[in-house]
Amino acid sequence: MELFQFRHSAFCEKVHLLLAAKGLSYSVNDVTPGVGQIELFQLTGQRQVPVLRDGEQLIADSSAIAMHLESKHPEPALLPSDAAQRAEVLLLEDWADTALASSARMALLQGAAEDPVLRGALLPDATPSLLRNLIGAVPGDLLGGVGQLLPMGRDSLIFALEQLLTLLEQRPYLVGERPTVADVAVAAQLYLLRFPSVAGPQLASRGVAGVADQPRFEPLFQWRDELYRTLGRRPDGSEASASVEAMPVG
Ligand SMILES: N[C@@H](CCC(=O)N[C@@H](CS)C(=O)NCC(=O)O)C(=O)O
Repeated sequence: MELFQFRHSAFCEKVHLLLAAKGLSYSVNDVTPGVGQIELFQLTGQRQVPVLRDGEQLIADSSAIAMHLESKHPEPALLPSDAAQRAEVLLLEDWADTALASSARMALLQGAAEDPVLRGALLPDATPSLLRNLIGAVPGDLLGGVGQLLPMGRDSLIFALEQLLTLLEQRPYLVGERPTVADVAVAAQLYLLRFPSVAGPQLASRGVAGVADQPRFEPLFQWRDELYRTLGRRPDGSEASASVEAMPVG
C-alpha cells in the first residue's frame, strides 16, 4: 500500500494511525502541494490528500479509507459491532473531521503567525536555512491578520478540549473499551495542537501557545501519546525526507 500525503496534515496523520492500528505496512508518497496535486487529480478525480493506493484501488478521504481498511482488514476492529456504539463512533469521527479540524487548524495558523520558531519548523527539513530564517522572521501580524479571526474559534476549541477531557477522565477510550476510529480521528486533530514525537525533533512537543503548554490539557495530550503507543504509530520514511516547498497545514 502507498499513502499519498502532505507532511503535517491531520487527515494524513489519521490514516497513519489507522494503518498502524491495523498493523499494515505501507510506503509514503509526499505530494508536492500545487504541482503534485495535478497528478493526484489525474489519478483520482480530486486533489486532496490523503489518498491510499491499495493494489489497483485508489481511495481518497480519510473516512472512506477507514471504511476500506475496516472491511478488508477487520481485525483489530476499529468500529464496534454494537449498532449504537458504532453510530456514536461515526458521529464523533465526523465531528472531529469537521468542527474540531477547523478550529484546530485555525488555532495552529494563529499559533504559527505568533511564533517564528513554529513557523520555521513547519517548513520541510529540506528548506534552506536562510529561507527558513527569513520566513521565521516575518512578523506574525503580516501573515494575513489570522489573529483577528480567532477569538470565537479559540473559545469553541477550548470548549471542545474540555469536553474531551471530561469524557476521557471517565473512560480509557471515547467509545467502549477499545480504541476506535473516534479516538483515531480526535488524536489526529490533536496533532496540530501539540506535535507528537513522530512529527520530528523540531516540532515534537511544540504547538499552539495557550493549549500545548496549558497544564489542564496535559492529560489529553498524555492520552493521545499513550494511544500512539497502543496503536504502534512509528515515524515513517517521510519524516526524514521532504520536498522544498512549504506544506499547507490542515
Ligand atoms: N475530508 C477529507 C479532508 C482532506 C483534506 O482536507 N486534505 C487537505 C490536507 S489536510 C488537502 O488536501 N488540502 C489541499 C487542497 O484542498 O487543495 C479527509 O477526511 O480526508
